Amino acid sequence: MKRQGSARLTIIASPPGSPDERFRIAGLTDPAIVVKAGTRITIQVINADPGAAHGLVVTASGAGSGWMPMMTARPAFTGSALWFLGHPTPAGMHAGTISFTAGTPGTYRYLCPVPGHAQKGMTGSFTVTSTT
Ligand SMILES: [Cu+2]
Repeated sequence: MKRQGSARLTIIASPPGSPDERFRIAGLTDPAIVVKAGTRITIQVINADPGAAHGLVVTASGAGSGWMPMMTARPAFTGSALWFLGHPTPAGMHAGTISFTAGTPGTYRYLCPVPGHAQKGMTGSFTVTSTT
């Protein structure tokens, strides 16, 4: 069996200075994420939005496009969901980490499951490529 790699990402939800309801990843807004099948992915999610709760779910490409994605979005991979991070307080920011293995090659997407956020733009594509 070929050993697959691992990848680490930090995703920041709506940091000050960027539009509301966006994800910031490596300085980019809602970038497309591309990984090889079998990659073990660790994502730290930080909610930097002083006014709202956020979350992160990697789900099927067509799921969760409605107002309430938490009703329809299912994690595409075991462990690929962090449903809720409260908004930052003077005590600090809310953060969490998810880990999952990118499975079947295909096109997925990541989104915020809080009602209305994905519709406002808190989403991006997540592509798993074949290793051959
Ligand atoms: Cu959100």
